[in-house]
Amino acid sequence: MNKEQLNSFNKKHLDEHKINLDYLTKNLSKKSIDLDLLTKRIGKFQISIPSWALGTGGTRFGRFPIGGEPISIEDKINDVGLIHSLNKSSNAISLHIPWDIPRNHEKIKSLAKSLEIKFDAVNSNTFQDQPKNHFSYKHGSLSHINKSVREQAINHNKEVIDHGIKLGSKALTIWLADGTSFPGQHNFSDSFQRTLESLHEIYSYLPKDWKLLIEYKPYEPNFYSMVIPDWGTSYVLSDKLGNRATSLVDLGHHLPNTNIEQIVAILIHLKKLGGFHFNDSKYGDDDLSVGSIKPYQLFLIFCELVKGIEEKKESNLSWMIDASHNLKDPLEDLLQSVENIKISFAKALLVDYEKLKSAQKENDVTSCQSILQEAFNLDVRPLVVESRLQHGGAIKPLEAFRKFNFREKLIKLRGVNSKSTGL
Ligand SMILES: [Mn+2]
Repeated sequence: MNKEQLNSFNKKHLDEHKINLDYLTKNLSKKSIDLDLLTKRIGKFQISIPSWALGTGGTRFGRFPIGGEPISIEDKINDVGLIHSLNKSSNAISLHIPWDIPRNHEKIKSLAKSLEIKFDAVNSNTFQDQPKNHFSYKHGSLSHINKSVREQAINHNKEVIDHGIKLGSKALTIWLADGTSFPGQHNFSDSFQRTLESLHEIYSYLPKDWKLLIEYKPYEPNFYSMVIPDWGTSYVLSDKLGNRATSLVDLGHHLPNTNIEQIVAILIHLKKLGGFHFNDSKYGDDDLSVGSIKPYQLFLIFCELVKGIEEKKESNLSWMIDASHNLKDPLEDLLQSVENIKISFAKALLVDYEKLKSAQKENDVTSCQSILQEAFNLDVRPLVVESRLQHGGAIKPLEAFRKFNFREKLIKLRGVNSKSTGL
């Protein structure tokens, strides 16, 4: 992203932004809010981009590539660099092994550094068979009934940690597809025990300053049972492993109408929330753009996170988008998703938690609802824009992406048929 081009783009939108910011500032002036501090907090908040969300994902029925998709890790880092140069809110990439196997770690690290990009959690994959694998994961990995398969899966996780150490990652995310599709297929407690023992081995290999993030999911790809179906199971596993093991909440990994904000609050309370995968959904793990379906739920989740950060001093959380792109340009979708995350975060920062506490003490149900909705209904976008401007980003990242024809440029660079690694 050329700085002069960006400056002239911003200049065109500056007057409009100032009017909007002025209006919001006046609106909030009656409240005792330190807007400078708030803007700084919004600006500091960064959301990692997963390497697999930079290309089109498709569905199990078809995939419609968009062209110019990143092929190598370098391409992917460049794409995240582009997103970050526009929104100044995505300063990390989360790699997936073996879809992205680093060959020259130093070279990759220096490219990332030049774009102000860090390496967030590394992700292992034992849900697919790889050509070099001796054993198949068809019937499970860390929970497999055959010890040799479990060992292969454990070793894979250790290799992923090794890559992560060389790149400067500080966390390993494990999501298991292990489970069953038919009653009677497995013994539930034996599968659980084998999973725990495998995780123990991986955990003991984990560097002392690393976290292990255990992701859960109620169904898919297995449809009768999953070895780690819910936050309770993830919590029990992480509790048995030790302090550095935590739960990872993926918003799409819940049954419809689950109260995710309550899960978030309890996990923070138990000091077991380690990270987040943002997306949105209507029915299942739909992987839609963050905030596109249930923005109020996203806001309520952020209220718990803000309270957790403030009251429990919980700050070491991994924030990441986990989505798949079937219809939209992946980079446009990621820009939209990050924007919605930051808007929710900003709204949650504006909740009067002291007032809420008093209303809760009085059992004033009406006020409790109003206090939350007062913040939710504020248009905080000027604050998000201002925080981005202070860091040298674009006033309107999505419009800038289109105005400067980035997709066309990427197609020219990588070809119309370039296909990103992944599913
Ligand atoms: Mn996920």
